[in-house]
Amino acid sequence: MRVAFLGLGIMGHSMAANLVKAGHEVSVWNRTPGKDKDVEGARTAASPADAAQAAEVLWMCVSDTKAVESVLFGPNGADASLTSGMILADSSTISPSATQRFAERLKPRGVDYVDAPMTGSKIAAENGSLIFMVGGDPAPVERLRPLFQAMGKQVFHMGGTGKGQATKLAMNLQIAMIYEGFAEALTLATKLGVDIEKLLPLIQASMVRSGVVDYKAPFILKRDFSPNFPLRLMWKDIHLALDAAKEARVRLPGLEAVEEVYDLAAEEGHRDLDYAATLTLLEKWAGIEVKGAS
Ligand code: NA7
Repeated sequence: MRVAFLGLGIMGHSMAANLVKAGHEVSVWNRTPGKDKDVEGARTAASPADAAQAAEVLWMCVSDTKAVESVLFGPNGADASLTSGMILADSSTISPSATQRFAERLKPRGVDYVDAPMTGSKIAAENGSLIFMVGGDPAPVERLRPLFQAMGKQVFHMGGTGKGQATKLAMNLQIAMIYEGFAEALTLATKLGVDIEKLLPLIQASMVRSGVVDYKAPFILKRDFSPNFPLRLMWKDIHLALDAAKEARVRLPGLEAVEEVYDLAAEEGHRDLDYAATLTLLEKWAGIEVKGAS
């Protein structure tokens, strides 16, 4: 298929590369150009509108709601090149209600909108094993299947437009809270003199075990807080979940408490580290020597 891919960050670059590898004809665009933003085998476009020229599918993977609005409807936005029959897919994590507004704006022009955020982090993007949670009409979702297969291993079709984003917020809410529980447990245990290297296998042998711990523990043992999923993006998702909860009149007191931790970690200058670096804030408060988060 002819695919335009907008946004070549930690996730988008590997996703676009996997589309090329699977034999699709890909044009790519990134706001900040540079050699590291080229994708071998893809055409580098000068603007979103240029990338979208003659594409059958426009795929986005940018930071947030404003970024999606800008690449679609801003200066030189893809909007100018969208034609009837095209499918727009968005793997950014953004507001479910804004997603519905974007889709409604494009529907009269015959453009289908599929929200397709994913779970799986940087490594899964690299090896094509992302899991997508998708919102949109069944026909365009079906047409996107070869592209999902090139970038991921599973697709969960959650319902109409916006349901992919709503699901993603419910997923990341859990990751943030599970990690917070894990980080608080490590902090208390360390302060009480328990050896973390002995604690980790116990956690994973018990009913407390989790995929979050599987993924994060090796990085914590190495004190490696380089970004697989930057704290600023998890912070954004927490805000999105709290906003969506407010719109839906749902109370999320646990997530509100976690939000405060992220506010303070961001103030400490940890925005661009992995969200695992929230641990170092707890350690600092506990008077434990903090390693690896400068
Ligand atoms: P990154 O690595 O922070 O990449 C973000 C990308 O979004 C990057 O290409 C940015 O371009 C682009 N971006 C950010 N703001 C804008 C605006 N205003 N206009 C156009 N492009 C923009 O994030 P990830 O790849 O880890 O994650 C991407 C999404 O997936 C995000 O929603 C996650 O929550 C899930 P830049 O290079 O800065 O010019």
